[in-house]
Amino acid sequence: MKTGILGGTFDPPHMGHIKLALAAKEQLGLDRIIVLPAANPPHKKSMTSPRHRRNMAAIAARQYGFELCEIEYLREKPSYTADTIAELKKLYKDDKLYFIIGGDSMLDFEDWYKWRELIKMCAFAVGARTMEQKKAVEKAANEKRECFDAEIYVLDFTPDEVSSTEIRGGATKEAVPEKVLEYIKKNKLYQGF
Ligand code: DND
Repeated sequence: MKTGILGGTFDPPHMGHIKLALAAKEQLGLDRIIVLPAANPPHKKSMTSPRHRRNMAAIAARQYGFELCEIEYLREKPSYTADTIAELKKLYKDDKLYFIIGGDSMLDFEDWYKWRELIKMCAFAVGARTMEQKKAVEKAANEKRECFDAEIYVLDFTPDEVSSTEIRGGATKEAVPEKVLEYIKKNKLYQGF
């Protein structure tokens, strides 16, 4: 089975994430998408509690027919992707894993924990977050392919230029899946909702 994994802070999840995952599913012929919320993302100080971010990720996953994986949510230590992929390879040992990331993640990949090992542990599906980012993403992917024999697929899609930061500021509410929007309102998570 070909399994795509969409890791994220999801503060909140939005249509940019969904569009990225759906493009990977369609273009790489993935059998399923697993959404992986991080309780303690190593690179971020997140505003919203892990529980709310996990719940929003679960709601978005359900709405789009994705699965939810809680291993990073339940881990108290920082959620390093290299540790997670090692664990997922044991859990899903018959699957081929594709870690799905946006262009910004590809461009700062060399700051990630054990990135040289991680790049060889699974395939990567990358979607640029803006049209302007596409060239830089292609270049970074080519370098990783040449130097590390990495398996990286750059997705061909028109990005939805939305971001969680923008949404938390109260703009572009329509970029949040409907059921997630209801959850945000009910729990008064962000201003302007
Ligand atoms: P983010 O905090 O960027 O998640 O984390 C993405 C994944 O990278 C998580 O699984 C992290 O644990 C992992 N990570 C990051 C840094 C260091 C390490 C691991 C490490 O191990 O050292 P967001 O919720 O902000 O976004 C989720 C994904 O969706 C990201 O890859 C982001 O680039 C992408 N994205 C978009 N892609 C296309 N169009 C848009 C997007 N908005 C976000 N509009």
